[in-house]
Amino acid sequence: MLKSRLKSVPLAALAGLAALLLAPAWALATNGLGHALPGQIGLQEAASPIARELHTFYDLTNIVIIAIAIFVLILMLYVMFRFNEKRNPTPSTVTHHTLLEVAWTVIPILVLVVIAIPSFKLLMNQYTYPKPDLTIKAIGNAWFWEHEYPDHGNFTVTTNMLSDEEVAERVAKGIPSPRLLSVDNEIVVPVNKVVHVLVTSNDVIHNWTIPSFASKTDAVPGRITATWFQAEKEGVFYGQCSELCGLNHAFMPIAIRVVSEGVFNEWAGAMQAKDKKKAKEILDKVALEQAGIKAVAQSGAPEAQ
Ligand SMILES: [Cu+2]
Repeated sequence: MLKSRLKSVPLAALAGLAALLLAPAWALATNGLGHALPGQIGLQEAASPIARELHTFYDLTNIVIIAIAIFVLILMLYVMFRFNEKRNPTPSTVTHHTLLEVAWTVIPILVLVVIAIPSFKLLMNQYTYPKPDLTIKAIGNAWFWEHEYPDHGNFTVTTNMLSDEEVAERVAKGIPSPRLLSVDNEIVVPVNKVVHVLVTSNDVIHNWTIPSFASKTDAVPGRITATWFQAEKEGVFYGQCSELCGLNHAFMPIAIRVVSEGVFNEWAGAMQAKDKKKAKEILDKVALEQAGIKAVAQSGAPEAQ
């Protein structure tokens, strides 16, 4: 009687714990396209093939970690219950058990192999650079970013974070602008194209990253590091300098606006012609469209879709 009751306890505990631990992570994993949300658990929504692969790997390792934690917890509870002084007054004197020792060596090795295979595959894919459709050079400065477009006449986009007042102004216009992430000049790339990012720094070590693309690399003075991404969705994707670089480290965000190829060419043409006003108009219009509001060219007033 006691034995059968004991058997069902670990099973129920396992199911309960699994539900408790996994449900919130998976339920919220789809939140926050392009940036994190308050209270979000899990990673930012994936918007590139590498990011999707990384999420699959993240889920796999989480399952392994949680399963091991639950297994060890159940073992400990069992030992505490079954082999305490009261229930087991004369302890066993066994010191070796060949089969058990082989098992607790071989099973962890197999678990590591199961983790290592997709891990090496992901690393290889991250560092295998497909032929680029566009190359951007990102330069870290204390404390802002510059991005050069060598394929399009080498114009430069200088990015500074928006102040709270500027954020409020843009929000009033109907353009979603998260605080501490929104910038004055967004970097623009075409959707579904392979973009190489060459990264360097003018002063100290910074780090260029866009979590939704699973792109991240240090910006080291005197060196070029590289990363690449292929944005699969239109929209705006944010990152922040991820190497502690000094006073305003927290205030040098990166914002990438992913647009259709036509819009990109229009914008790049305006930037090449040094028509910053036109480039800004193109971006504001796209930002409104992507926010689900169509800018009415004639009246100039935004209209809900
Ligand atoms: Cu920095």
